[in-house]
Amino acid sequence: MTYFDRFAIPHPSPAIYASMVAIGLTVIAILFGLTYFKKWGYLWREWLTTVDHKRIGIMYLIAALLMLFRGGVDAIMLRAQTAVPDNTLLDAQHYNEVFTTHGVVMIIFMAMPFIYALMNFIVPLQIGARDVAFPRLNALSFWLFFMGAMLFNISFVVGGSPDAGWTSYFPLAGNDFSTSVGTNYYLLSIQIAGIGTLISGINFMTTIFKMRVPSMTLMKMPMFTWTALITNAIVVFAFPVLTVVLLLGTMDRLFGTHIFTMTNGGMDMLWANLFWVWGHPEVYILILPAFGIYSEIVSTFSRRNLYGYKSMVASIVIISFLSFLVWAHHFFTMGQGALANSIFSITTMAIAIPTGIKIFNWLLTMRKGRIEFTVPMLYTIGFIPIFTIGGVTGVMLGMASADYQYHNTMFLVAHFHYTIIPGVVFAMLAGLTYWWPKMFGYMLSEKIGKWAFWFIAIGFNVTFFPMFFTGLDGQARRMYTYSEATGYGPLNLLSFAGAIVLMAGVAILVYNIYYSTRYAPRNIGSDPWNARTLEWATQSPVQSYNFARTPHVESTEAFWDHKKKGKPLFKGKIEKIHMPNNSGMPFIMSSIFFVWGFSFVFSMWIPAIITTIAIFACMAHRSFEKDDGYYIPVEEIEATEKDSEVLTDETR
Ligand code: HEM
Ligand SMILES: [Cu+2]
Repeated sequence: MTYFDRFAIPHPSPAIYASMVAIGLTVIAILFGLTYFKKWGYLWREWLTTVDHKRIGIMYLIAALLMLFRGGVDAIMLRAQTAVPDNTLLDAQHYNEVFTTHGVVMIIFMAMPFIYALMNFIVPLQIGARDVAFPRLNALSFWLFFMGAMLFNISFVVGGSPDAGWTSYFPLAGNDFSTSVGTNYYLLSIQIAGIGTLISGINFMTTIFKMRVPSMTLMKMPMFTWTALITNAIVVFAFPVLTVVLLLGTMDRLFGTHIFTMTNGGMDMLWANLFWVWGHPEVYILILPAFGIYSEIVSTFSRRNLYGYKSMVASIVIISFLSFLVWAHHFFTMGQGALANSIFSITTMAIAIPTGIKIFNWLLTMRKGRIEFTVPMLYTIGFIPIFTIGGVTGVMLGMASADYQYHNTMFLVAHFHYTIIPGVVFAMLAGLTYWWPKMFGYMLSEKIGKWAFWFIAIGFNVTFFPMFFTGLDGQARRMYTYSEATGYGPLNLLSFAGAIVLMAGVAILVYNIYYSTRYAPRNIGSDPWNARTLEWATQSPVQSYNFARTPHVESTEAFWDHKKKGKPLFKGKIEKIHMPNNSGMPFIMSSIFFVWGFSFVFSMWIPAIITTIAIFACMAHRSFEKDDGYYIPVEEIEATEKDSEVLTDETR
């Protein structure tokens, strides 16, 4: 391959050219719009340089929704290709690339930022903090994630997408079998985003341990904050493994080492092991915040406190611990022997116990509650049976001997979509709808939201339920086509139809955002759901400094106590508030990381060296910078607090 061939467009198909034109036109339109409306300054001052956890949360949210679209397009292409036997819409190579990017985009670049969007926005508010512990690092986390995502997303037009699956098993992902630069993109873009996530993990753990209002002991933390704490603890332990395994993979591909090769002393199974030592905890990084969101919602809309708070806390702690002990269940069939398989079978099935406890706690919270069927509550109620199917099929897969039958079939695909979609996507949509008024000061339309819910819930089941059967019937995952004689045709067509319904549901959701932004009433007060935790004791949208005075907390539901039992929430005088300054450095440094990653993808060593030096220069600059932040004076706070319902009334 000559030097420039590597940059070539991998699939000279009309779809790729059309995408390129669309991307080009969109970029031009955005640049033109920003210039025409003179918004460059606003964009830079208010967003690109912000260190405010609320704005960073909103940027994560926008990124997550964009990636949901990208991953969704991939998904439709996959379902369309397999909708009928012997289809030729995509060829095998193209299909490989699409399922790879679908998986990576959805897990790393959609679910992760969605979780961090809500954690960023809500956690500091729930613990009564001014911001996260390290606001500027928080901005760096976001921009590293964002630049990683952008690097990954250009792969399909510059040089080719990765094609070895989201699990990227070596030696398949090695130079011998993956000849384009695609896997380089995989290794470097996830590396960049992953460093951002690791920084977030440290940041949020510190925040939750050190920044809570003094009266909030650990066992008075709202459940979402608990799950955020444990999730970030998993991040801190799991992500370094990812960093290392990606680095080793990069060395094999770019520098000719033999770590994961079949020859010269390499060990191909080492990749599978290390990947899943990160990968299985990762699925719990995805699911635990969702458990937190559902816990908040279920108690708000059942109008009672969460049943079994302590057992909830215990079960997430146990889950997080067990999540590190099950990784080998992903390759029972790859020859580690009966003893290892038995041990991992047992640890895997053990996870179902704490998970079951949580399910019963939610059900018992609803029992005797006065349930209100709002959109967030619909997602929660929908989640319970669907996720239970996901969990039960997980236990089926966890039986090593039975897994020889299910492994790498569509049954597995059905399993993990039955956990991840109700577990993560439903939860994020529930959380988004629930906290939307806190974020933006108006509510999403309940009526349109319910339509979206039903389309999504029905579409989801129609898409994925048939896969349990095609899987048991022997249809392998990741096969780009099948013959008519297999008989898989009708159920796959049904899946495709379901995917269309699911996509329509997402379109309705997007329409809801548009519609509500235009027409929803703005005078809804700061607590439209009659909720229970501290974030609702701020104004909507929230002031830059969050709380004018430090709240006083006596239980997990401080705001509810305040409303119902008249417990005073805010005491003392308003004092001046210290705030961090904005900074362009996280954005600039992450942009350099983008060029750094791109240089490595194409083995362009001179820019790689220059950008490496530049990254260290940025860090050195930060070390010598004198930046003490600034104070918001008391008069300004009093002026903004004047019309706040919660704060003016001291004794209510
Ligand atoms: C009771 C709980 C669960 C059990 C017992 C369980 C068990 C398993 C097992 C044994 C496999 C490997 C099967 C095979 O490759 O043949 C698997 C795969 C998978 N599970 Fe679960 N699981 C559970 C919950 C979850 C949750 C909560 C998530 C995500 C939020 C999840 C996501 C996945 C994913 C993504 C894969 C497939 C990865 C791949 O090969 O691409 N699982 N699960
Ligand atoms: Cu697993």
